[in-house]
Amino acid sequence: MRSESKPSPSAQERPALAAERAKHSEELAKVHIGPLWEIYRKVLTRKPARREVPHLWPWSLVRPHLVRAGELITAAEAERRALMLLNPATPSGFGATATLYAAAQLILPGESARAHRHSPAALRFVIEGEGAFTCVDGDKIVMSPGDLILTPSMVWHDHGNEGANPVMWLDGLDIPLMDSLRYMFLQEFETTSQQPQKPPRYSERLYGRALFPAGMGPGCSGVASPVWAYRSQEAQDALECLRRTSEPDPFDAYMLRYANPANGRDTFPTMGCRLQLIPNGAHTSAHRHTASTVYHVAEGNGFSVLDGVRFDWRKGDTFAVPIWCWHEHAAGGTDAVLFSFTDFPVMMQLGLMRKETFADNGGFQPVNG
Ligand code: 1HN
Repeated sequence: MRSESKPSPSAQERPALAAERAKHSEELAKVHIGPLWEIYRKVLTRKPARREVPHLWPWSLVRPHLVRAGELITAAEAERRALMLLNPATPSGFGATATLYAAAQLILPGESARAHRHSPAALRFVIEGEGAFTCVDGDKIVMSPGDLILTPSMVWHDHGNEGANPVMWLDGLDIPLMDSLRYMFLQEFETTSQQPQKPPRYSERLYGRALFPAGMGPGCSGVASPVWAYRSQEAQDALECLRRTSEPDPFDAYMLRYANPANGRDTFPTMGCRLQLIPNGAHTSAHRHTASTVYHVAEGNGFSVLDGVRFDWRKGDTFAVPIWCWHEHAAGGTDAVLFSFTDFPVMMQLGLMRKETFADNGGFQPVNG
């Protein structure tokens, strides 16, 4: 039962009370105490009051700036020559979304990016160029366009380019999430580069097939995938098999999840990776959820409608879909392949996953921008 007590006089009704309250708040602030009622409604919003907005970074814009960065700074000076894709609504942060960092990194022939390890987990999706490698805990992994390379939390890694051409890739890290947890550790390796200690590509050869060391029982694994490279050709091949043997998902068309083969979970506890095929002419239905995602166009052309705004995209473009943002995708002219990384596993493991489908208008958002 609601109590029928008399409502207290509002501050508007009693100017003297308003002044006393303001004075009280000032006194509290001096001693690091705050009145909840002043921020309650600002914090406890009825739906996510995110600041981040959906945004697309065209490769035709990013690439020339990255090439220019190659003229202005060496990989050695920069540590990592990367251009961060910053969400326009939170430019002082370093995220494309509230939890995910995305950047384009360039390494020129003959360069190396020194070895270190840190608490944020990282992934690379190669955009262009052959002959670069990432050495992950002594495993020298040569990278080609479309390959996904993982460097889990606190695992040593350095990069090099032994080819004849510049190599560019998309970096994905969970830095904004780690930063919000204040969980930041960085350690430099004693030398610039690791000496490869393991048979080349050992993580793929030992864990990336349907064969495991017998000591690894079912479901056993660390928190990150023991496989550190997922090859473009294998992923494309699996995607084609999926297309030929199943019906498209209404929201994702044909989507693969890069899995940790030891336990079936995502690549990292903080970031999952996906590869999806949108067939030529297909247009997915709109939905939204509490996971945020960064998409990268691996192949083809098309557009996505994000919170009612149409974003046209082509190969090499990257776009951010923040939390609780309506999204739908369409491919035009050719099939499109979208790589993405997402904080989906965070939301799942914390029991925070919420989804909503766009019911009106046949599942398509009205486009107003
Ligand atoms: C890092 O170590 C790399 O290893 C790329 O290539 C981007 C952003 C912040 C912190 C560490 C890399 C990074 C990073």
